[in-house]
Amino acid sequence: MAYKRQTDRLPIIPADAQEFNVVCHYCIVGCGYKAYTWPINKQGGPAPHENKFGVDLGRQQDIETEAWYAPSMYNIVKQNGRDVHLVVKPDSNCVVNSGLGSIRGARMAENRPSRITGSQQQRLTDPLVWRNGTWQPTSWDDALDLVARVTARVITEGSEDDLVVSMFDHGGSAGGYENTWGTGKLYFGAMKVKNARIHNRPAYNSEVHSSRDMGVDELNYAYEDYQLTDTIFIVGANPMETQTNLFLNHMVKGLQNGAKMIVVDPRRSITVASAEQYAGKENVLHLPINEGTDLALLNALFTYIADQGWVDREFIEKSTFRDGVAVRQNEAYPASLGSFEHALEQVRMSVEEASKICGVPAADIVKAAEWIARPHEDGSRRKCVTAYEKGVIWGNDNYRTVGALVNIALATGNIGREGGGVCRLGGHQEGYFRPSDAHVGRPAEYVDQFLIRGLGGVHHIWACDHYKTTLNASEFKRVHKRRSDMVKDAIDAAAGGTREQLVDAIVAAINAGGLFVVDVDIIHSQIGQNAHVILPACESNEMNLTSMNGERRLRLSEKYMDPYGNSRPDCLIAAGIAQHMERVLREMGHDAYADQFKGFDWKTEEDAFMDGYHSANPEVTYERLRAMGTNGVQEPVVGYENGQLVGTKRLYADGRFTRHGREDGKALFCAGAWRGWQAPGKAREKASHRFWINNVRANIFWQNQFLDQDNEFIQDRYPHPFVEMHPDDMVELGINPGDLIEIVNENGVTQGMAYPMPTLKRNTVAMVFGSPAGSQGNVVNPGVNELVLPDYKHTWGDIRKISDATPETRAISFKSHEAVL
Ligand SMILES: Nc1nc2c(c(=O)[nH]1)N[C@H]1C(S)=C(S)[C@@H](COP(=O)(O)OP(=O)(O)OC[C@H]3O[C@@H](n4cnc5c(=O)[nH]c(N)nc54)[C@H](O)[C@@H]3O)O[C@H]1N2
Ligand SMILES: Nc1nc2c(c(=O)[nH]1)N[C@H]1C(S)=C(S)[C@@H](COP(=O)(O)OP(=O)(O)OC[C@H]3O[C@@H](n4cnc5c(=O)[nH]c(N)nc54)[C@H](O)[C@@H]3O)O[C@H]1N2
Ligand code: SF4
Ligand SMILES: [Mo]
Repeated sequence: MAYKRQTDRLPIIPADAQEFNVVCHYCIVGCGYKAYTWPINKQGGPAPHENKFGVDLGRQQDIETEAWYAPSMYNIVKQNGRDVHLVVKPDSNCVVNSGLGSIRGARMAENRPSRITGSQQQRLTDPLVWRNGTWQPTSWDDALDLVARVTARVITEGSEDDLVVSMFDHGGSAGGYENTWGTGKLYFGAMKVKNARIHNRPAYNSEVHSSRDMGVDELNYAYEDYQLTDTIFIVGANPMETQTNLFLNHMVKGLQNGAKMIVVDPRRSITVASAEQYAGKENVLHLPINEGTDLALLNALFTYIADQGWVDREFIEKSTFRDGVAVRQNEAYPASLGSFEHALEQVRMSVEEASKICGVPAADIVKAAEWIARPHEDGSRRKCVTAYEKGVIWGNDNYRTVGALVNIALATGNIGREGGGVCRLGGHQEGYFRPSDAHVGRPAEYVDQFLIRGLGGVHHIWACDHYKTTLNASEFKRVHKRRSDMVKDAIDAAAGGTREQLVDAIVAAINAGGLFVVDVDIIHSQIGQNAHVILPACESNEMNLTSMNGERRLRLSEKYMDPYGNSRPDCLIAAGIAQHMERVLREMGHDAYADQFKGFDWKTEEDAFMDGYHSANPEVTYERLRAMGTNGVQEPVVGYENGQLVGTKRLYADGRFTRHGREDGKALFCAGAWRGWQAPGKAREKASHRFWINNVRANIFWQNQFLDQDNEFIQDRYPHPFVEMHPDDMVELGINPGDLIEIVNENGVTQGMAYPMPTLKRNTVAMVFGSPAGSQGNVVNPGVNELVLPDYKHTWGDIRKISDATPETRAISFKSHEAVL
């Protein structure tokens, strides 16, 4: 019997099983999968004509065979109201993953809700409304009517600024072009909501302002560039764990083709360990910099490369701005932007100075510069792909640091060319299509602080859980709970009254400082505990969903099962809210306002797609995308020829840079010098606590564990969030493996399970982020970088033991994470 899978034997996929294109909806990489479904009372057989693989299963298969699947790839789900067998397995014909799965994606099937196998019974089935002291299941009309009545009252008696919205801006589950359009059309079309924030940061803004201001979109390469390059330069990212099949199927192949890899990360990550295994230690350079000092390192690399003359003069002349300063530094631009020479003059930093600040030997900085830019012996240009993610995005001085990375790529002519690119590795897939957000302004409102200050009356939350994932979370939770409890109390007190009396009571509580909370999620989340209305969404593959991956590869991931219970696609929930708003506003006598909520008469997610994305990209339809299979097409789509959508392999292949909107098409350099800690309070916090609380992701978990928390495979391995510690620090503090510990500072407290990790630096820990059993965000201070970018990664605290290992934690393995690669 497969471990805890209640399966003894798995059925063979019959030859006539239905087949669907699937794109894994977890991470940015967007691996291709195939789903197979067939009736519950049938199964295939071993003869080639009896099974989907067309092979003789009576014989021993070779190790690389595709004719198998794992228990985690199987489930029994509902399709058109009937129970069907479901297998979701990696697609070997998809160029993204070439048949590889990951510990996350290969569990997509078992993470589907099933009444037959009992999986994911935490999924929401019906709208819930706070009534009679608890959440009562109800109909969509009842729930949406309450949402619309309270929202309409608050925004007509006050203004749209009193409606606060937290919403995904990504692809994958939630998000996708359908759902970003649904929510976008509601909040930025029908309304002009200014106090909005994105799922992962407390404002509605970019994660990479500077790259865009310099003219460079952050996803500009093709994944194959890793196989065509000389050097892979990774800064503040851990792709073996966080973009797993990009690492395994593209970066590793690059290493096997002879590329070198540089990894800038304060800790020795599994990416470093794994790259060394594939390429040998001599081809992997890990720069274990002091946390938060990337800007000094990058400016020194830029200076050294420029001084050696290892730059691409022709590219600089033709494709970049040549005339001094183009944009001056001010509140909206945390550094001036302009020519190569202007930037060099401003950011100049010697290798020795950088070595002192960053704590890495000067010789290693020089070696990195050589690997990045020293021309080959025959004088030809060296190719380098630069990749970065949350270690610098949620790091110190976001604007200048990302700008410094792009500087190096521009100076060496490594954008828009084979084997180049300077790209975010990414988080979720992307799928952004919304009306203009220009009304939000720059810098955008710091929405968490807005709520903490007691402002705003209604909070709509879409697919995020700030309880686990925001910064300054202790304070945020305290205030959010207090304000939403005021409304709960008012609802309880109005029990038995009419709808009008109920709405009056809620509005009175809001006017007294309360907050009415609507949560749209697939489960009853932690922030959902504060909600008065909970609206059940369905996920990707319970609906059709389009999104693009980290090389802008657009695919349609097909619906293969029914939404669970009465749950619905997010875009249709947004449409439902709009329709009820229109009706309620009309009843209230606001006809003109009501008219703004027209145009949501979508019946399906495809209608939302056609209304939104398709209107700007007329070549793209569901039918055409379906025909492009799991390989899809790389955006932007530029045509349709011979039955195929025609895409764009790399951006800026013509040497014209446009992301900043400048008509000259010239890229700008960023003149951002090193200036120490940028976000308020960081330097002080560092000085007053022993441990740096690094916070990281791990291969096994997806995000805030919303599905993992109901999956024994994951919970058995890590019943509490791991806090990796150096064994000598553990001995000093009397902590044993598996002991429960508390991390404390002036922002709050969080807890986790001590996990020895001998490769860590002393006085640093690495805690997994976003855990339901201990949120790292509790101890992150409210200080943000300019333009409201959180510095989650830099938090310091003290550690104390709260309990001996529990029977649960005593039973798990504490082998070094590096050893279990
Ligand atoms: N398995 C898994 N994969 C995921 C996710 C997941 O939850 N699980 N989430 C997805 C999402 S939404 C995102 S955004 C991405 C994030 O992907 P990554 O950015 O790769 O993930 P993190 O582990 O958050 O941070 C990366 C590294 O930053 C390092 N770091 C910390 N401080 C600094 C610093 O000052 N300088 C430098 N150079 N490095 C520093 C940490 O040690 C860590 O190894 O992952 C995506 N992929
Ligand atoms: N300390 C610290 N904090 C961080 C980070 C860090 O590195 N360190 N990283 C930040 C980053 S990069 C990210 S992306 C965020 C993640 O922060 P969140 O966005 O809060 O976390 P997720 O786990 O992505 O939340 C997904 C939520 O949406 C629900 N959901 C899933 N699918 C659907 C769907 O189809 N529809 C709807 N309506 N709901 C759905 C899930 O049940 C879950 O509650 O955390 C941020 N916070
Ligand atoms: S690497 Fe990312 S997209 Fe691919 S299977 Fe794993 S989680 Fe899914
Ligand atoms: Mo993210």
